Amino acid sequence: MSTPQEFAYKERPDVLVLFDVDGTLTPARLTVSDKVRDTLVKLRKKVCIGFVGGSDLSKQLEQLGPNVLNEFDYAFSENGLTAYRMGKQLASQSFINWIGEEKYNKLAKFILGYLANIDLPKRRGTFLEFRNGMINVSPIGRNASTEERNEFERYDKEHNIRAKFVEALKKEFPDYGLTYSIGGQISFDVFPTGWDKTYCLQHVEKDGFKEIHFFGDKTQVGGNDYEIFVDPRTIGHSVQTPDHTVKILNEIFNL
Ligand code: M1P
Repeated sequence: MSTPQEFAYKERPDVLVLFDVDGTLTPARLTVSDKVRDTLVKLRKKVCIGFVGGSDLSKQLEQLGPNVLNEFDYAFSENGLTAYRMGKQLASQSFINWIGEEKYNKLAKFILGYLANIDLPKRRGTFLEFRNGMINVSPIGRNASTEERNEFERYDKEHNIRAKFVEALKKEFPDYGLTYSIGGQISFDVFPTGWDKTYCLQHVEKDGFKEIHFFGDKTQVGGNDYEIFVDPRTIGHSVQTPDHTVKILNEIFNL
């Protein structure tokens, strides 16, 4: 397969480097640093670059900057259910079409009932977020501030609120074909099994990359980077912080 014309200016156009967002390019839910941004600018001259996050595009724009669709060759929101290549949107599926209104209604009713019945020190707003490729469920609510997020994360570590919630959902809907992923601090994602981050790889297939690197921080079993990290189509790199990502990029790509 020949290199697409648009990538021909790069030193190694047949190499793609994909990044998770939270914990890999930015601190959780916060914005990208100048150091990471400068590293990505240098990297993009050498290879193709893309990001793949669980969040929706509006949150990724807040974190990575308003011009992000032009600064990455590929942009994948909601694990690639919303996808852009060179700033142009690619065709994608939706969670609601896949599951259907009737089943979704049952699922949403159960979630809202469960949320109402758990004891929590604080509640904020947006407990069930409906996205294109998934739903996101947050016991404290997505409107929590950074401090409240950190508090909830600590509380959850002690009381396993999210893990217990996921177990209850698995028990209630054993035949729904859903995967539950605790990828961030205050919530978990619910999507059809197989619609994890490996979903985005189908969008890059046509470009015939010889090497696809993936950088993520939640690469352990159960983490939302696990499936793409161990996928035979990628070379996985496990990182602890955005600075760690920069360090490995400098080592591998001699930036
Ligand atoms: O990218 C990881 C996760 O980031 C957010 O999680 P939280 O708000 O719990 O920190 C969410 O956007 C979630 O969908 C995503 O998987």
